[in-house]
Amino acid sequence: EVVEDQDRDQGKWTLLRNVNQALKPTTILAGDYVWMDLKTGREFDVPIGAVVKLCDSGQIQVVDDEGNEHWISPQNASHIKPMHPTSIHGVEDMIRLGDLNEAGILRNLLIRYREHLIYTYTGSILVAVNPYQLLPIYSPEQIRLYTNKKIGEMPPHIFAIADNCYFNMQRNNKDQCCIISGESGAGKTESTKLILQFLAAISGQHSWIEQQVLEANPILEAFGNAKTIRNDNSSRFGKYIDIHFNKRGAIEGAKIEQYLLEKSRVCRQAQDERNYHVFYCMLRGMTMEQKKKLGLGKATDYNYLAMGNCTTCDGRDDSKEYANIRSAMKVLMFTDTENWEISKLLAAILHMGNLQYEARTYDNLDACEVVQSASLITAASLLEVSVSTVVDPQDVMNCLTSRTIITRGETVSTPLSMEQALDVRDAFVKGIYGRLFVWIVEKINAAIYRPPSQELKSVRRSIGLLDIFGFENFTVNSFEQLCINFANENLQQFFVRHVFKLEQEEYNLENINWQHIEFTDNQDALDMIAIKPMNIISLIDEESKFPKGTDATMLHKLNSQHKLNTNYIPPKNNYETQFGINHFAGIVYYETKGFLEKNRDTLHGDIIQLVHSSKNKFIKQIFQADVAMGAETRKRSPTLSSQFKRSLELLMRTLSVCQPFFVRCIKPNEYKKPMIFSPSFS
Ligand code: AOV
Ligand code: MG
Repeated sequence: EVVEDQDRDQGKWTLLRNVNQALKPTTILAGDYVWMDLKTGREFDVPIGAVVKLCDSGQIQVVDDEGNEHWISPQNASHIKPMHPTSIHGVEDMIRLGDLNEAGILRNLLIRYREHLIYTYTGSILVAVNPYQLLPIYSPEQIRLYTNKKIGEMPPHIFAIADNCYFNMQRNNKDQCCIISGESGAGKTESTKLILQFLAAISGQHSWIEQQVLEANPILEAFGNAKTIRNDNSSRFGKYIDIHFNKRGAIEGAKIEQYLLEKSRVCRQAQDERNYHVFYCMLRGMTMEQKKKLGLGKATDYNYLAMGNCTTCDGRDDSKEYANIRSAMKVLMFTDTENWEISKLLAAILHMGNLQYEARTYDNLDACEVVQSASLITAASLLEVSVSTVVDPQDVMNCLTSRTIITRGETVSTPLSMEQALDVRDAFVKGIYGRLFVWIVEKINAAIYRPPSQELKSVRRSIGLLDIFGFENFTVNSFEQLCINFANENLQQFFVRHVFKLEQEEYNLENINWQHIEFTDNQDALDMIAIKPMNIISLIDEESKFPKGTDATMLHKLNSQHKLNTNYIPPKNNYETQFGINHFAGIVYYETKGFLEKNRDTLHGDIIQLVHSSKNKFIKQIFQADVAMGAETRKRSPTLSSQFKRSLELLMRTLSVCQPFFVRCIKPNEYKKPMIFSPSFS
């Protein structure tokens, strides 16, 4: 039974029925297209397309999509099935596929990809396969061609989505949003930039504010993106850019919301990964004179930059990037002084990373000392920390190697072990970088954001673009990956709700006859991670607030609470420190070591005191809130995960009142290379 086209258009989702039946080999002719199910038994096993080459005495010879030849005997006739005509040359909208199943979708994307057709629709959802090469499809001419067109009037394109977003906003007088999802390296950030470029072009003013909105990106990427093994320009933070339009549809400003920068990268990078781009750019792009003032050398001189054994990145020109960053900062009204202050802090971070420690024992206590060195002196002078007018490295040293505790009104200074001292140093560095990043985003917003006046509020409309860090699964995954994957789990649920749940509810309301479609709902996983009582995030949080809580006691609680949940994978034995979560995009194992520390994210009082005593106005400014807080409030300040959860909730609320568009980015291979499409990958 074959569903008629007409039926197909009425109920988008009725198609998931398999309409194929096995054909006898006799009915097949040379030149026919078939599906071939090799039944390899591998994890990812879907039929692939093939064309019949020869039909001879019962045996047939086929050539599959990958160019391999197979002989199929009559006994194995069930391995091949005829291909629906729509799958032979592919379709622009996958809703039109006769064989609308996993194999059909994959082949459709594959044959289009081979012809450089990276965009395909599934209804109003745009699927974008990363081309890993610059295609000539983003010219001003293309922008013109896609302006004010209906979806489907032109071939699928990211510009068509942007165009629809814009004209929907105008026509319906309703805020819009674009939700761009996909795993790390799939092309979310590039898609976001293309949409922004299109919107700037068609809103048509070429105004200063438009320029500013566009130039925010190079700055954010310099400080918030880095090379990982998955992506040479991986976003290590999430962002939501809300672009504001006036009555006439011209851009009149924007506001950027940032989510949870991965601070640990400043101090630690895995093999073949880099720290944030800005450090390498600065070292390649500054003049000798500037570098001399900051005591800077080359990237390989710094522990914080050379740890991944990778200080350059193919295809990136760090010195040219530096020029771009500087000019973008000018556009966004960063003054020369501010720029220099930022450079000083970045340099101080690099010098701090080169501090040498020596273990000592005092009164049977493990202690340590910072070795006197040029790094120490330079770091102290850049941070301008001293009590006297003479810069005194001793102050930095003391608060990096000991800790002041107040018990019953008495102040006691206890030494830190070498391990503890290194942690304190890293926490300080992460504290500086994290606050610097937030300051930079605020600075950008100060230039591009105009709060609406009361009367303007009703006429201002907006388009929000969401570009977060994609789903990640590394060899070792930590707290950051849990947060990243939690955010992706949230987005997936938003997508599922819109595309399947709400759609089906609407059919019911309108009494449309439809067949229930199977879809994978990730609500259960999300419930376990962050929604239901005793969820994973809340247990981690609770343990973070216990003075005696450790990563081990936390894992123990997670196990006893969730071991029976099918989405939870407990450690195999008592020694293992990992647990697993069955995410919508696959199972990820999390290493719990360091979880609580990262979640607490506190700086001890001596460090805050040090900042307070600094003569460096800039560092004082970025730590302003901390200094103002006082020790007790600081201790009770919300944990990272609870802040993140809250900001995600707000984001979801914002998205839910907009009309959403979805772009699903797909990564065709894991080599970051063009023209390779591995169906078995991901
Ligand atoms: P992501 O944002 O999805 O990953 P990106 O947008 O950074 O991924 O894309 C990764 C790389 O793929 C880019 O640096 C480009 O080299 C290439 N690329 C992506 N889209 C295109 C395109 N349309 N045309 C040409 N090249 C493209 V992450 O941020 O890691 O989740 O956290
Ligand atoms: Mg990105």
